[in-house]
Amino acid sequence: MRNLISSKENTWCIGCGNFGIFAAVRKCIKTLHEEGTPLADIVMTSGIGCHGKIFDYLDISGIYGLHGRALATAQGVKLANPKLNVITFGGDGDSLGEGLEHTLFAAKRNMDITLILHNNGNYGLTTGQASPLSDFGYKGLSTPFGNVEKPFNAISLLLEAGASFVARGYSAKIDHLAGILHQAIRHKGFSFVEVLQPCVSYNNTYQLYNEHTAFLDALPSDIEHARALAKDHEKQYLGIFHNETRAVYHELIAPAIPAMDVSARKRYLTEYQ
Ligand SMILES: Cc1ncc(C[n+]2csc(CCOP(=O)(O)OP(=O)(O)O)c2C)c(N)n1
Ligand code: SF4
Repeated sequence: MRNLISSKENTWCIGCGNFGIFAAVRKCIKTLHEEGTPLADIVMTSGIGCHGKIFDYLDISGIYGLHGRALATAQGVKLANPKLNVITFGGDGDSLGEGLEHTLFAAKRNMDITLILHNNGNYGLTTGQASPLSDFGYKGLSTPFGNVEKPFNAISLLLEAGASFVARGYSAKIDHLAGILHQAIRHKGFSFVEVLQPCVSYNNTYQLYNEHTAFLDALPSDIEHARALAKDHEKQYLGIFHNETRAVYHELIAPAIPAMDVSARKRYLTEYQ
Protein backbone atom coordinates (compact mmCIF):
# COMPACT_ATOMS: atom_id res chain seq x y z
CA MET A 1 0.00 0.00 0.00
CA ARG A 2 1.25 3.52 -0.78
CA ASN A 3 2.51 5.55 2.20
CA LEU A 4 -0.23 8.24 1.89
CA ILE A 5 2.29 11.10 1.91
CA SER A 6 2.08 13.39 -1.11
CA SER A 7 5.08 15.00 -2.76
CA LYS A 8 4.11 18.53 -1.59
CA GLU A 9 6.53 20.44 0.62
CA ASN A 10 5.31 20.48 4.24
CA THR A 11 5.16 24.01 5.68
CA TRP A 12 3.71 23.34 9.15
CA CYS A 13 5.88 24.87 11.91
CA ILE A 14 8.30 22.39 13.45
CA GLY A 15 6.60 20.85 16.49
CA CYS A 16 3.05 21.65 15.35
CA GLY A 17 0.41 19.24 16.62
CA ASN A 18 -0.84 18.80 13.07
CA PHE A 19 2.02 16.35 12.50
CA GLY A 20 0.57 14.04 15.16
CA ILE A 21 -2.88 14.24 13.58
CA PHE A 22 -1.37 13.49 10.18
CA ALA A 23 0.43 10.43 11.57
CA ALA A 24 -2.71 9.16 13.32
CA VAL A 25 -4.85 9.63 10.21
CA ARG A 26 -2.35 7.72 8.07
CA LYS A 27 -2.20 4.91 10.61
CA CYS A 28 -5.98 4.72 10.73
CA ILE A 29 -6.39 4.71 6.95
CA LYS A 30 -3.78 1.97 6.72
CA THR A 31 -5.86 -0.13 9.14
CA LEU A 32 -9.06 0.54 7.21
CA HIS A 33 -7.31 -0.52 4.04
CA GLU A 34 -5.97 -3.71 5.64
CA GLU A 35 -9.53 -4.48 6.73
CA GLY A 36 -10.63 -4.32 3.10
CA THR A 37 -11.68 -0.73 2.46
CA PRO A 38 -10.29 0.40 -0.92
CA LEU A 39 -8.41 3.70 -0.74
CA ALA A 40 -10.65 4.94 -3.54
CA ASP A 41 -13.61 4.67 -1.14
CA ILE A 42 -12.01 7.05 1.37
CA VAL A 43 -12.31 10.73 0.53
CA MET A 44 -11.53 13.91 2.43
CA THR A 45 -12.75 17.48 2.49
CA SER A 46 -11.10 20.28 4.39
CA GLY A 47 -11.51 23.86 5.41
CA ILE A 48 -8.90 26.58 4.97
CA GLY A 49 -6.21 27.08 7.57
CA CYS A 50 -3.16 25.26 8.89
CA HIS A 51 -5.37 22.20 9.47
CA GLY A 52 -6.53 22.42 5.85
CA LYS A 53 -3.00 21.92 4.60
CA ILE A 54 -3.41 18.25 5.48
CA PHE A 55 -5.26 18.14 2.17
CA ASP A 56 -1.97 18.89 0.42
CA TYR A 57 0.05 16.35 2.38
CA LEU A 58 -2.29 13.36 2.61
CA ASP A 59 -2.32 11.29 -0.54
CA ILE A 60 -6.02 10.48 -0.88
CA SER A 61 -8.73 12.06 -3.02
CA GLY A 62 -11.10 14.81 -1.98
CA ILE A 63 -12.17 18.41 -2.32
CA TYR A 64 -10.31 21.33 -0.77
CA GLY A 65 -13.22 23.34 0.61
CA LEU A 66 -13.73 26.99 1.38
CA HIS A 67 -13.11 28.39 4.86
CA GLY A 68 -16.09 27.31 6.98
CA ARG A 69 -17.57 25.15 4.24
CA ALA A 70 -15.68 21.89 4.70
CA LEU A 71 -18.80 20.12 5.97
CA ALA A 72 -21.05 21.57 3.28
CA THR A 73 -18.72 20.04 0.74
CA ALA A 74 -18.57 16.77 2.65
CA GLN A 75 -22.34 16.46 2.82
CA GLY A 76 -22.60 16.98 -0.93
CA VAL A 77 -20.01 14.26 -1.52
CA LYS A 78 -21.80 11.81 0.77
CA LEU A 79 -25.21 12.43 -0.77
CA ALA A 80 -23.82 12.04 -4.28
CA ASN A 81 -22.12 8.74 -3.46
CA PRO A 82 -23.15 7.27 -0.11
CA LYS A 83 -20.78 4.32 -0.28
CA LEU A 84 -17.81 6.64 0.28
CA ASN A 85 -16.21 7.09 3.71
CA VAL A 86 -16.06 10.87 3.99
CA ILE A 87 -13.56 12.46 6.37
CA THR A 88 -13.60 16.20 7.01
CA PHE A 89 -10.72 18.17 8.50
CA GLY A 90 -11.81 21.38 10.18
CA GLY A 91 -10.15 24.04 12.31
CA ASP A 92 -11.78 25.41 15.44
CA GLY A 93 -12.27 28.69 13.58
CA ASP A 94 -13.41 26.92 10.45
CA SER A 95 -15.90 24.49 11.96
CA LEU A 96 -17.10 26.35 15.06
CA GLY A 97 -16.78 29.93 13.78
CA GLU A 98 -17.43 30.56 10.09
CA GLY A 99 -18.89 27.06 9.58
CA LEU A 100 -20.73 26.62 12.87
CA GLU A 101 -24.15 26.16 11.30
CA HIS A 102 -22.92 23.41 8.98
CA THR A 103 -21.41 21.58 11.94
CA LEU A 104 -24.52 21.77 14.09
CA PHE A 105 -26.87 20.76 11.28
CA ALA A 106 -24.67 17.92 10.03
CA ALA A 107 -24.77 16.56 13.59
CA LYS A 108 -28.51 17.18 13.94
CA ARG A 109 -29.34 15.29 10.75
CA ASN A 110 -26.82 12.53 11.54
CA MET A 111 -24.95 12.77 8.25
CA ASP A 112 -22.80 9.68 7.91
CA ILE A 113 -19.45 11.48 7.85
CA THR A 114 -16.54 12.12 10.23
CA LEU A 115 -15.42 15.56 11.35
CA ILE A 116 -11.90 15.79 12.75
CA LEU A 117 -11.62 19.10 14.56
CA HIS A 118 -8.05 20.40 14.87
CA ASN A 119 -8.50 22.39 18.07
CA ASN A 120 -5.49 24.66 18.41
CA GLY A 121 -7.47 27.35 20.22
CA ASN A 122 -6.78 30.07 17.67
CA TYR A 123 -6.82 31.01 13.98
CA GLY A 124 -3.33 29.70 13.24
CA LEU A 125 -2.88 30.37 9.55
CA THR A 126 -3.80 34.04 9.91
CA THR A 127 -1.36 34.36 12.82
CA GLY A 128 -3.16 33.83 16.08
CA GLN A 129 -6.47 35.67 16.27
CA ALA A 130 -8.89 34.42 18.95
CA SER A 131 -11.23 31.63 17.82
CA PRO A 132 -14.47 30.28 19.33
CA LEU A 133 -12.37 27.81 21.31
CA SER A 134 -9.73 30.28 22.59
CA ASP A 135 -9.45 30.30 26.35
CA PHE A 136 -10.71 33.20 28.40
CA GLY A 137 -7.70 35.52 28.72
CA TYR A 138 -5.98 34.21 25.54
CA LYS A 139 -3.64 36.87 24.18
CA GLY A 140 -3.32 36.99 20.41
CA LEU A 141 -3.36 39.34 17.45
CA SER A 142 -7.04 40.28 17.86
CA THR A 143 -7.05 40.13 21.67
CA PRO A 144 -3.82 41.83 22.83
CA PHE A 145 -5.32 42.48 26.27
CA GLY A 146 -6.74 38.99 26.64
CA ASN A 147 -9.85 37.29 25.28
CA VAL A 148 -12.93 38.42 27.21
CA GLU A 149 -15.15 35.60 25.90
CA LYS A 150 -15.43 32.12 27.36
CA PRO A 151 -14.84 29.32 24.81
CA PHE A 152 -17.43 26.84 23.62
CA ASN A 153 -16.96 23.36 24.98
CA ALA A 154 -16.81 21.49 21.68
CA ILE A 155 -17.77 18.07 23.08
CA SER A 156 -20.75 19.44 24.97
CA LEU A 157 -21.88 21.49 21.98
CA LEU A 158 -21.81 18.52 19.61
CA LEU A 159 -23.57 16.27 22.14
CA GLU A 160 -26.33 18.83 22.32
CA ALA A 161 -26.49 19.16 18.52
CA GLY A 162 -27.09 15.42 18.16
CA ALA A 163 -23.80 13.93 16.99
CA SER A 164 -24.12 10.17 17.34
CA PHE A 165 -20.40 9.58 18.02
CA VAL A 166 -18.42 12.12 20.04
CA ALA A 167 -14.80 11.72 21.10
CA ARG A 168 -11.65 13.60 22.02
CA GLY A 169 -8.01 12.79 21.27
CA TYR A 170 -4.67 14.52 21.69
CA SER A 171 -2.25 14.95 18.81
CA ALA A 172 0.67 13.79 20.97
CA LYS A 173 -1.06 10.46 21.74
CA ILE A 174 -0.92 9.13 18.22
CA ASP A 175 -1.88 5.48 18.79
CA HIS A 176 -4.84 6.41 20.96
CA LEU A 177 -5.96 9.01 18.43
CA ALA A 178 -5.61 6.55 15.54
CA GLY A 179 -7.82 4.09 17.41
CA ILE A 180 -10.49 6.70 18.03
CA LEU A 181 -10.41 7.84 14.40
CA HIS A 182 -10.84 4.25 13.28
CA GLN A 183 -13.98 3.84 15.41
CA ALA A 184 -15.26 7.23 14.27
CA ILE A 185 -14.91 6.42 10.58
CA ARG A 186 -16.42 2.97 11.04
CA HIS A 187 -19.34 4.51 12.95
CA LYS A 188 -22.51 4.85 10.86
CA GLY A 189 -23.69 8.38 11.49
CA PHE A 190 -22.13 11.73 12.31
CA SER A 191 -18.88 11.20 14.16
CA PHE A 192 -17.09 14.10 15.76
CA VAL A 193 -13.52 13.88 17.02
CA GLU A 194 -12.07 16.91 18.76
CA VAL A 195 -8.28 16.75 18.67
CA LEU A 196 -6.33 18.83 21.17
CA GLN A 197 -3.66 20.27 18.89
CA PRO A 198 -0.93 22.52 20.24
CA CYS A 199 0.05 25.42 17.98
CA VAL A 200 3.69 26.05 18.85
CA SER A 201 3.67 29.51 17.27
CA TYR A 202 0.54 31.07 18.79
CA ASN A 203 -0.85 28.77 21.49
CA ASN A 204 1.67 26.30 22.80
CA THR A 205 -0.39 23.99 25.00
CA TYR A 206 1.89 20.94 25.17
CA GLN A 207 2.71 21.36 28.86
CA LEU A 208 -0.91 22.05 29.75
CA TYR A 209 -2.18 18.96 27.91
CA ASN A 210 0.65 16.72 29.09
CA GLU A 211 -0.23 17.61 32.67
CA HIS A 212 -4.01 17.85 32.46
CA THR A 213 -5.23 15.16 30.07
CA ALA A 214 -6.46 11.77 31.24
CA PHE A 215 -8.04 8.79 29.49
CA LEU A 216 -11.68 7.98 30.10
CA ASP A 217 -12.01 4.60 31.83
CA ALA A 218 -15.24 3.68 30.07
CA LEU A 219 -18.04 5.07 27.95
CA PRO A 220 -20.02 7.53 30.13
CA SER A 221 -23.33 6.08 31.31
CA ASP A 222 -25.49 8.70 29.57
CA ILE A 223 -25.37 12.12 27.89
CA GLU A 224 -25.51 14.00 31.20
CA HIS A 225 -22.54 12.04 32.48
CA ALA A 226 -20.71 12.63 29.17
CA ARG A 227 -21.38 16.36 29.37
CA ALA A 228 -20.16 16.55 32.95
CA LEU A 229 -16.93 14.77 32.04
CA ALA A 230 -16.44 16.98 28.98
CA LYS A 231 -16.69 20.06 31.18
CA ASP A 232 -14.46 18.81 33.98
CA HIS A 233 -12.29 21.67 35.23
CA GLU A 234 -9.39 19.58 36.49
CA LYS A 235 -8.91 17.19 33.59
CA GLN A 236 -9.33 17.22 29.82
CA TYR A 237 -10.62 13.70 29.25
CA LEU A 238 -9.57 11.75 26.16
CA GLY A 239 -11.68 8.96 24.71
CA ILE A 240 -15.21 8.29 23.52
CA PHE A 241 -17.95 10.32 25.21
CA HIS A 242 -20.94 9.10 23.26
CA ASN A 243 -21.73 6.34 20.76
CA GLU A 244 -25.28 5.64 19.63
CA THR A 245 -26.92 4.03 16.61
CA ARG A 246 -29.49 6.23 14.86
CA ALA A 247 -30.94 6.44 11.36
CA VAL A 248 -28.69 8.36 8.97
CA TYR A 249 -29.75 11.19 6.71
CA HIS A 250 -28.94 9.77 3.29
CA GLU A 251 -30.99 6.66 3.99
CA LEU A 252 -33.92 8.61 5.39
CA ILE A 253 -34.21 10.86 2.37
CA ALA A 254 -33.51 8.26 -0.31
CA PRO A 255 -37.17 7.36 -0.93
CA ALA A 256 -38.05 11.00 -1.34
CA ILE A 257 -35.59 12.20 -3.94
CA PRO A 258 -37.89 13.31 -6.74
CA ALA A 259 -35.16 14.84 -8.90
CA MET A 260 -33.44 11.52 -9.49
CA ASP A 261 -34.41 9.58 -12.56
CA VAL A 262 -35.94 6.18 -11.89
CA SER A 263 -32.86 4.05 -12.56
CA ALA A 264 -30.57 6.29 -10.49
CA ARG A 265 -33.02 6.23 -7.62
CA LYS A 266 -33.34 2.47 -7.81
CA ARG A 267 -29.58 2.14 -7.73
CA TYR A 268 -29.42 4.52 -4.77
CA LEU A 269 -31.97 2.48 -2.87
CA THR A 270 -30.56 -0.93 -3.60
CA GLU A 271 -26.81 -0.36 -3.58
CA TYR A 272 -26.28 1.98 -0.70
CA GLN A 273 -28.61 0.79 1.99
C1 LIG B 1 -14.86 33.33 4.59
C2 LIG B 1 -13.39 33.50 4.95
N1 LIG B 1 -13.11 34.25 6.03
C3 LIG B 1 -11.82 34.41 6.39
C4 LIG B 1 -10.81 33.82 5.64
C5 LIG B 1 -9.37 34.04 6.03
N2 LIG B 1 -8.85 32.89 6.77
C6 LIG B 1 -8.18 31.90 6.13
S1 LIG B 1 -7.62 30.73 7.19
C7 LIG B 1 -8.29 31.57 8.50
C8 LIG B 1 -8.13 31.07 9.91
C9 LIG B 1 -8.14 29.60 10.05
O1 LIG B 1 -8.29 29.28 11.41
P1 LIG B 1 -8.78 27.85 11.82
O2 LIG B 1 -9.97 27.46 11.05
O3 LIG B 1 -8.91 27.79 13.29
O4 LIG B 1 -7.60 26.92 11.32
P2 LIG B 1 -6.05 26.86 11.73
O5 LIG B 1 -5.33 27.74 10.77
O6 LIG B 1 -5.92 27.32 13.14
O7 LIG B 1 -5.73 25.43 11.56
C10 LIG B 1 -8.94 32.73 8.10
C11 LIG B 1 -9.61 33.67 9.03
C12 LIG B 1 -11.17 33.07 4.51
N3 LIG B 1 -10.25 32.43 3.78
N4 LIG B 1 -12.47 32.93 4.17
S1 SF4 C 1 0.84 28.44 13.05
FE1 SF4 C 1 0.33 26.94 14.65
S2 SF4 C 1 -1.18 25.56 13.73
FE2 SF4 C 1 -0.17 26.67 12.07
S3 SF4 C 1 1.52 25.32 11.40
FE3 SF4 C 1 2.34 26.77 12.91
S4 SF4 C 1 2.18 25.71 14.87
FE4 SF4 C 1 0.85 24.65 13.43
